[in-house]
Amino acid sequence: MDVIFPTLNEAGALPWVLGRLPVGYRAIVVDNGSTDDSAAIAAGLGAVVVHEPRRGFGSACAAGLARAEAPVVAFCDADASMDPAQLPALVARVQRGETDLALGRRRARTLSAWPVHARLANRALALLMRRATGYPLHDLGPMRAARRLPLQGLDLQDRRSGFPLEMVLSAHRAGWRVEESDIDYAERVGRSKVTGTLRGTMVAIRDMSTLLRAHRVGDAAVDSPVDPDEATA
Ligand SMILES: Nc1nc2c(ncn2[C@@H]2O[C@H](COP(=O)(O)OP(=O)(O)OP(=O)(O)O)[C@@H](O)[C@H]2O)c(=O)[nH]1
Ligand SMILES: [Mg+2]
Repeated sequence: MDVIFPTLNEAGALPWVLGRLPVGYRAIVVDNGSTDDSAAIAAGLGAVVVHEPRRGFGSACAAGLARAEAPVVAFCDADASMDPAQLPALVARVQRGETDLALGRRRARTLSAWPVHARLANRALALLMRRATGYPLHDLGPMRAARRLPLQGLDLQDRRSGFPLEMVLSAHRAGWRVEESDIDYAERVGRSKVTGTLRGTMVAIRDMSTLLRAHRVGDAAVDSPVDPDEATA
């Protein structure tokens, strides 16, 4: 089992995160240009370290996915907000063939684990995602598992915070079964970078809104029969 950890300056969190990896799981830590000791710490703890200098959450995830080799791959944040020990429950659903994409629905353990503005933004985007896909999902959380080859086949393009949403929208187009189950969400270790800051949340909302719009336009194109005159014009 390969687990991809997008990592930007998570030296303080990595020892706990990698220590929670279940037996038989291999960590692929994608160092996204960290200026701290993240890469060395990860390597010292036995992780495969991939260096991806192009910034962005999606950029790191894509680099990890390209490097993965196991039949089923999983994603998990490296900031200790989620527990890798909860991965096997998601992975098992994929391995048993019950679903094609297993998502972790974050359940905050404390109020401070999930700032209110981030929670509201996530809820609003999840509602739009439900409308766009019909999947009964409540979260766009980053912890997830899927078969590697079909996932690589989706050829995801987003290199920023829209990556998790693009995965769901592309899975929908490809006719995948997508399901979520609860995972714990705790306060991150280290300084907040995205949803803990208003600016990060705004960028995430913009990226995701663009994807949702494109998905709707794409659906319309599929639904409406092509005028043969226009098609040849
Ligand atoms: N923000 C950010 N995170 C990255 C990047 N590349 C990799 N990551 C990692 O992606 C994971 C998720 O990013 P976080 O910064 O935790 O984003 P978040 O959970 O939305 O917000 P906070 O936890 O409040 O910072 C972490 O493990 C980061 O270290 C990047 O370019 N930007
Ligand atoms: Mg986080």
